[in-house]
Amino acid sequence: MNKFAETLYDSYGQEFRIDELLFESKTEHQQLVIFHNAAFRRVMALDGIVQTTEKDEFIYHEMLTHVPVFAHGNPKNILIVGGGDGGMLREVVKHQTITRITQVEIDGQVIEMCKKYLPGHSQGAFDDPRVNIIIDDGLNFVINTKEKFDIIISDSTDPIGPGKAIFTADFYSACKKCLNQGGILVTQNGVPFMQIDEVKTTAARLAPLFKDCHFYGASVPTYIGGMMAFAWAADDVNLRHTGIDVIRERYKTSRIKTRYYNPEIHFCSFALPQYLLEAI
Ligand code: AG3
Repeated sequence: MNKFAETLYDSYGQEFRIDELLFESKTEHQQLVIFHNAAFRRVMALDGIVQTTEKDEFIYHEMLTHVPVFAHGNPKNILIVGGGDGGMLREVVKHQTITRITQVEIDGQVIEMCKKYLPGHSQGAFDDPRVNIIIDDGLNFVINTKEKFDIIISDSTDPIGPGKAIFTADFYSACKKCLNQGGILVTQNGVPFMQIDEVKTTAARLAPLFKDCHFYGASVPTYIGGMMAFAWAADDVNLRHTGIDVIRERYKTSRIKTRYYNPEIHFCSFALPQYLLEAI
């Protein structure tokens, strides 16, 4: 195999030249492939679908972390569901005000192989003393935990294979149960231009549970088909409308470095195209 052809869509797709195959194996849960491509550098795919690349991962990980963190204002306890590559964890640990981070990943082998072959994703974040890693099914964890979080970030695959469980109404209602007052749930929700049913289904499942349900977006080149949608669910309707001056002040005080996120991007990412507003 010297080409990787993504299998997400039947009649449309992207293809990468494999310049070096670094790892390929079936884990207990899925098929994991990591290879090098001259344009995107290291690429990781699960069950034939690109999950992350060294070149464009910062867009996705920054947007799923800093938008809820700065909108919340003072989150202390964070839960990441999925995210085995460690990119989300790297962004979350940047916030010195966060005191505890729990990450629940179903597939321990993804963590191990990404630490080895994608070290730029985690950059040592797995060893941060605030971090607690649990190998478990995300749905199972949120149903059973007694802990409460300020922000829950669902960094999942598409709702195919092991990822399916964390797009269910059961998952969303268990998340609601373990969010503190003022809490926010954000989730990876696919590329709506190609996967409109994903946003429709999520919107219908979140709406009965949270007072404020919306989506925000960013274009990530290797999630082909246009902008990716991130679901936003909170009971405090004001959080999504936090003024730009407040976000600017919080961003400045945090002194974190970003490559995609900034307060203007934060604000604009909630502006959605009409076809999407009409679908949700
Ligand atoms: N998880 C999101 C992959 C989405 C692929 N789907 C798509 N292109 N529609 C990424 C995990 C990175 N931590």
